[in-house]
Amino acid sequence: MAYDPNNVFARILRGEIPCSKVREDEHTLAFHDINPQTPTHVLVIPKGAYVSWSDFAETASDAEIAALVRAVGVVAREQGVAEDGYRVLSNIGPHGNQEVEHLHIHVFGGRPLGRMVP
Ligand code: IU
Repeated sequence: MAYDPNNVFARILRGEIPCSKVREDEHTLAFHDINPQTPTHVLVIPKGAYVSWSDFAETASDAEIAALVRAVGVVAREQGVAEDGYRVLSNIGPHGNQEVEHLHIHVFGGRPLGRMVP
């Protein structure tokens, strides 16, 4: 899938749209979801132009991949959900119901999340 440079997360990364920032490093940005589904609901995104995990896995540098994985773990710890537990999820493509076509990882927590339905 082609990357649309005007998707909303690209615009957040360029500073054209505000976000409620949680943390940032050279390769990633984390911010509170605008429509939280759980008490903790943070989105972690790579700064690079990737739509899917396939794009990311095939074209991102090892440093970008490591940074994204680390950012998810750090966010969970810093948001205070690491001990009780949390859920990490990415929606990809039409079958995954991906709304924003810039790769993002949801970090849900802050209450029991129940059994995941596919
Ligand atoms: P997706 O289905 O995984 O693509 O969900 C996109 C998420 O991005 C969804 O939870 C939205 O509430 C969230 N979001 C946001 O945080 N800020 C925005 O400006 C927009 C969507 I548009």
